[in-house]
Amino acid sequence: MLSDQQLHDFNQANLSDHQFRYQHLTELLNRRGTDVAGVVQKLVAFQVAIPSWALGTGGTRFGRYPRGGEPRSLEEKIADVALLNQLNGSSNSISLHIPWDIPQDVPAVQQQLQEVGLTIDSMNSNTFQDQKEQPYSYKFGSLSSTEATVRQHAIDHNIACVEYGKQLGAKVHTVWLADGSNFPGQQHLRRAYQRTAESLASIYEAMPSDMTLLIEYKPYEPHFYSMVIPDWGTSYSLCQYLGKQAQVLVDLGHHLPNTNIEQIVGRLLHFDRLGGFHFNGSMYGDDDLTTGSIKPYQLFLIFNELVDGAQDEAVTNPAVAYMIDASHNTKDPLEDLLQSVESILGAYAKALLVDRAALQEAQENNDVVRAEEILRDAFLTDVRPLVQEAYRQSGGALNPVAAYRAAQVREQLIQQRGKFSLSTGL
Ligand code: LRH
Ligand code: MN
Ligand code: MN
Repeated sequence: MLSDQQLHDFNQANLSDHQFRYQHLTELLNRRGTDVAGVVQKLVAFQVAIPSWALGTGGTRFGRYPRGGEPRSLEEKIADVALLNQLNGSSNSISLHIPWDIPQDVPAVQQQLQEVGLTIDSMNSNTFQDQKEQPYSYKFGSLSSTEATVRQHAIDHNIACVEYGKQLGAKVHTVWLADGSNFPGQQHLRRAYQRTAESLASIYEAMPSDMTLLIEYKPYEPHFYSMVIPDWGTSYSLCQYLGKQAQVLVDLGHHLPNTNIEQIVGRLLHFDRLGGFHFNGSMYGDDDLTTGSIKPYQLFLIFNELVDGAQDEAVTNPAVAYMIDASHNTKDPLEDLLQSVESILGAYAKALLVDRAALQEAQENNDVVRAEEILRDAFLTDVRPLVQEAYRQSGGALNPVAAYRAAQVREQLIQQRGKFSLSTGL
């Protein structure tokens, strides 16, 4: 953690520049009738969960190059997220993956969370790896397995995650399945779906009434011929089968190239089935890169759908869980997460600037150029002063990455935890 004095000194040194830029942008936006204070307020309120598995290096199947100081326990992971939240005021919860993050002492975890002002947003099950001495293998699938004992083992694991979630106050349980096949004919496609639906129903029944089941889809990897839940349509149909507490999770990297993700978001909002996001950046597939690093316009267009939905009384979709799902081998993971959150806030801020009444008018009149220019105008606005002001108002650093570096956080973590510490994850 940084001391209050360190944070204060850092902000003091950058305050006059920030005020100058913020003032300038406020005047400009006021001329267009934007409620700048209202936008900043929304940014202050916006929170995105940090995945425990992104706090260390990882992200490739080929090798890890630890940077040093990685969290060695759940307690250290919570401490890292608390640090991020101290710097940006926008990361007040953590997503856990079981068994990577099995809590050894639940009351102690609860107490730590309370002390640092964090919550657990979601529990994630893992039936994509066999654990040491696991009696049944997921080699040929988990919830979709042809073997009832394997399916039951995977169901029991998910129910155990739900139980941990109940104890830790998580309101979301996320299922991503690596089930699928590599060769035509390997798997009976309809029966695999049917078995999965039935297995999910057993998990759904074990959930308390205030928990949401998020069903994540992915078109390929680890299997390259078929995945049992490859697309949002399949996730959606499973939600329809299960009930109101099941929702679709959109991981930005889980789409084939050039998929119109914002349209999927709009559709799911329309059907009240948008449950959450795994934000990341992607060039080719499930790259898990820094959010907004490759396709910032797409990220903005996704937020444009979300803001439009939030302002439309006809949309009754329940609250959406915003989470990051990332992994890095070459960046300091904490710096990456700060960058990701900043991109998300920036995309949100830009979406809030869109003149919705003018856009609707242009759309109704089929004025293609005007409609596009309204979006481009918002997207091309440099909103960094708004994001910085949100950081400042929530007690964070005006520039979180720079403050992190100035305070030499990584160096301190290496001293405390060692040069070769490895955190659990992919
Ligand atoms: C699968 C996935 C899923 C897992 C995480 C580690 O690619 O996106 O969300 O839980 O990665
Ligand atoms: Mn994901
Ligand atoms: Mn993924």
